[in-house]
This record gives sequence, structure tokens and C-alpha cells, in this order.
Amino acid sequence: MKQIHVIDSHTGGEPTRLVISGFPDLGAGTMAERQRRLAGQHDAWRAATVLEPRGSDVMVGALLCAPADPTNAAGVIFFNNAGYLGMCGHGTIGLVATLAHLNRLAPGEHGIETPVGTVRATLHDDGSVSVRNVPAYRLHHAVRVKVPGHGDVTGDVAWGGNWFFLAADHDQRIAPDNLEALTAYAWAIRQALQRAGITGADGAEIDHIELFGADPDADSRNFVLCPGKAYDRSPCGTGTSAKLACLAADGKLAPGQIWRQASVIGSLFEASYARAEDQIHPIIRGRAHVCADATLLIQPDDPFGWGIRL
Ligand code: PYC
Repeated sequence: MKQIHVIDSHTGGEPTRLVISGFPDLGAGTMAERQRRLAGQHDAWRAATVLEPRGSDVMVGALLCAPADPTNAAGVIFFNNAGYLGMCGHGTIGLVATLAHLNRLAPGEHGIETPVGTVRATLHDDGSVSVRNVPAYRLHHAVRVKVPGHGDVTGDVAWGGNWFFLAADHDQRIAPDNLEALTAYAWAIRQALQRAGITGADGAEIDHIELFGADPDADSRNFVLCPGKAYDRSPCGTGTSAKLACLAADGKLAPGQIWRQASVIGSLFEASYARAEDQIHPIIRGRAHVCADATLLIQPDDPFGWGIRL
């Protein structure tokens, strides 16, 4: 019987399942190289960990890896119900909180290697974690797309560690009692972008849709639809990074100024950015709580042992 040791946490309501041990050895190399090996040769392990019956559409998996550079604290590969993520802000906060729970990480700053680059995570004395992300940037401004049944929507395309389409120009209510409509609308935007051939850099698919509205206690409230059609319960670290890139490009947020981003369920990230030469480095601060320490079991005769793939 196969066994996978995991620790679950949630960051503002969004779960992260950190795989401590049990996955196949991915060998040496960068996290991007190891991610390609995991995807190409061992994808069943992703499916077994995050798909039903052990996981769910909302679960984000994070494989803890030895870093390629020993001065860094860890490497990580993020995945979900649909495949693999470049970076994951809430997941990095969950990873750091989990390593602290295991007494493997002390307060202070640590390098964490991801498939899209090394991020710097700081574990604060109050248990919160800030993540200095990979550089974020806006690729396209005010892109108009026709969304069947909804008319035109205008938004920006930006990179925050994943590709986002960010729109405030819509008639949707960003509220927890409107999740079905938000999901359908965001999914329709994603399909419309695909049909229109609108992509991120080098033809990369824009697989995260981020809608904004007002929030009484924050600068903004968002709804983020993730690649596998689950919405992010947290304000989305990479999505908030993409938002910072747009705010910086519009001259609406100065370096170091705090942006409070609320999620659709009311959880909060505090964000700011540092400018280095012509680049924007987002810094996202949030809090994660550990909520389970478990061993996943895969019996050889379980017909759904490697996940329910529809
Ligand atoms: O926090 O960056 C994030 C994220 C991406 C997908 C789900 N959460």
C-alpha cells in the first residue's frame, strides 16, 4: 500500500495540502525541471493527493522539495485539480506556517524555490508570513472581450506568478451569496479569452480570472476563479501581485504603500510592492493555520485510489 504524509493548512480559508513525504524521487535540478518530471512521469500522485475522494476541487497541493540551492530553506511544486501552478501565494504562506509548526523554520527571512523563481518568505513573530514574490507586470491594458450572454468586458492581462485577466468593469456582485453566478461569468470570460486568442506572454493560457468590487473594510474585494473552476477562498497571492502590477502601472499605488485586498469570503491580505530598477516586486502578507496531519493511503485494489478523473 502506498502512503503519503501530508499536513493541511488554510490561508484565509484556502487550503494547502503540503506533501512531506511519499512522492517519487524527482531527482535534482530546478523546481521547473522537477515539476516537468512530476507532470510527465508521475502525475497520478498529484491526482491521488488533490482529487476526490481524498481531496476536492478547491484543494491546492504543495510538494515539499529539497532546494537546489542549499542556502534556501525549501523548494516547492504547487498543483491542483487541473494541473500545476507556477507560484502560489496562499500556498507559500501555508508552506511556511506548516514548516514553522514542524519546528523546521524559525522566524526570519527564507528563500523558497518555486517553478517560476525563488521567492523570499518572512515568518513574523506573530505567526503571519510575508512573501516577496517574483516580479509582477502588466502585459496588456484595457483589453476588450465579448462574453456571450454578458456583453463586452474590459480588463488587464498581468503576470503575478500565474497569468490573470483582471476586470473591475462588470455588473457582478462580489459577494459570498453570488458564487454560482460569479463562477459562470468568470468561466465565460476565460473561454472568451481563449476563443479570441488573447494570451499571456509566449502564448501562455490566461487561466485565472479576477473580478473586483468594493469592500467596506479593505481597498478592494476580489473573486478569483482558478484553473480548475474552483474559486479562491483567499484573496489569492499571485492575483493580488498581478493587481499590484496594474496599480503601479496606472500610478495608483506608490512603492511601499499598503493595499488591503479582501477575498470574496472576507479574508484579507496586506500587500505592497518594492520597485527594483524597472521591476515590481509584490510583497503579500497573510496568515495560515494548520488543520490536519494525515497519512493518505492508496490501496492497490481501490478503483478510485488514484483519484476520480472525470
Ligand atoms: O494564492 O497565488 C495564490 C493562489 C493561486 C491559486 C490559488 N491560490
